[in-house]
Amino acid sequence: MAGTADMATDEKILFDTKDTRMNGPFLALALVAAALPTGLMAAGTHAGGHGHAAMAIGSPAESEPTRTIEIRMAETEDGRMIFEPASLDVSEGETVRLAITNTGALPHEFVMDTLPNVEEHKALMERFPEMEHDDPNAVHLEPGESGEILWTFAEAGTFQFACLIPGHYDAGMHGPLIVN
Ligand SMILES: [Cu+2]
Repeated sequence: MAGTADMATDEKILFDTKDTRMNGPFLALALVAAALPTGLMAAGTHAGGHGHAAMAIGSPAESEPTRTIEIRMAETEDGRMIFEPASLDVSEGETVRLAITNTGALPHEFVMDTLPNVEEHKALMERFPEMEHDDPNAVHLEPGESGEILWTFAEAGTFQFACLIPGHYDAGMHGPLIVN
């Protein structure tokens, strides 16, 4: 009888130990995940403040804009989300005023970068939907709001502009930005 009781106790203890082992890593991951957004936001802001020259797509305007490109963001009746125009063309070294208006019913954002950077940022936004950022190459607009980015495009190449609010990219909110 006593042996049976001991076995039952041992089993219970083993079970508890296993549970603890299971919970440990998950808890640690949750804590890391909770701590990450702040760190990433800080890193993003820091890069925005100091990394202008390092961005392949260019830098905040280094001279007066020579033209304005009007860009509209909205949802469509058939459930897509769009930028108008659907693609952008600028010249190497050109300084442009990007005048962006959200005519939709949902918040949208405009961010432009290299394709790998956009994809990395998109994955982050999917993991941390509440993530906010203050990057010079992006603007977040509530419905009806307008904003602008004054930008000098540096190198020729194919870049991308997108809205990285989760689901919006896949609903259509991305397009090529060609620097000729
Ligand atoms: Cu959007």
